[in-house]
Amino acid sequence: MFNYQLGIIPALDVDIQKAKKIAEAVKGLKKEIAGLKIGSILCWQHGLPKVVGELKKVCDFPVIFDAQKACTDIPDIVRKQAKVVANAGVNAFIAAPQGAGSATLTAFVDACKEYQIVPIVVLEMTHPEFSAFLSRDAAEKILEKSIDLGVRNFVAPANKPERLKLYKNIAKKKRKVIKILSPGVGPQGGGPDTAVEAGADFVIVGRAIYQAEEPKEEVKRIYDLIDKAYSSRKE
Ligand code: O7M
Repeated sequence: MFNYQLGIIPALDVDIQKAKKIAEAVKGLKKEIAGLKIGSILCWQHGLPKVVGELKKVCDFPVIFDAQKACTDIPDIVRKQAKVVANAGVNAFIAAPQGAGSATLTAFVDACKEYQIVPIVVLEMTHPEFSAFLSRDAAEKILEKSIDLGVRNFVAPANKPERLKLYKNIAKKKRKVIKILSPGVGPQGGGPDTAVEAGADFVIVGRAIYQAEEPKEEVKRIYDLIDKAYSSRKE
C-alpha cells in the first residue's frame, strides 16, 4: 500500500471542511505523505463513505480508517464491519484487538484479506496507564499472532521508543519485516525523529499538523527530521 519506506500519516481528527483543506494543502507531497488517517471525529458526523469520497475527490493518498477502536467485538460483527469499511472505499483498516482475543483478530485479518483492504494492528497505545487492564505481555502476544496471520503493518507508540525496538526485534527473530506506524509525537511527548531512529517507519501526526498555521510546511519540516533519522538508523 505504501509507495515509500518512510512517511507521514496526518490524523484528520477535525471537521470535514478542515480535513479537505489539509488534504488539498498536502496533496502534492507524494513522497512525504504515506496516507491519511480518518476516524471517529469525522466519520460519526458525516459517515464513512462520504468522508472517503470527499477526500478522494481532492487527493489520491491511501485512506486509513481508524475506528478508534475497531476489532473489539465478536468475530461475526468484525467481519461485517470490514465489509462495510471496504465498500466505503477505504484502503486500510486499523484494529485494536486488546480485550477481544484471538478469534476476533483472526476474523478481522481474514475479512480484510477477503475484502482486499490492508489490516493494520495496534500493539500498544501512547497514553499513560494504557495497559492497566491488560496482561503484561498482551502486546507481544498480539504481535506474534498477527505476524502468523500475515499482518505486516502495526501501530506502536512514538513516545515509547524502546518498545518500537522490541517489536522490530521480535519480528526479526521470526524472520519477518514489519512496518511500524507511530502516533504520539508532539503534544503526547514523542519526537518523530527519535521514533524513526528506534524503528518507526511512518509517523501518525494529528494536532501538530492540523493546528499548524501552515500544515504543508509542518509536514515538510517533520519529513526532514524523519528522513535524517532514517538515514542514520541501523536496521
Ligand atoms: O498527534 P495527536 O496527538 O494530535 O493525535 C494522535 C492520533 O493518533 C489520534 O488520531 C489518535 O487517535 C491516534 N493514536 C494515539 O494518539 N495513540 C495511540 O496509541 C494510537 C493512536 C492511533 O492512531 O491508533 C491507530
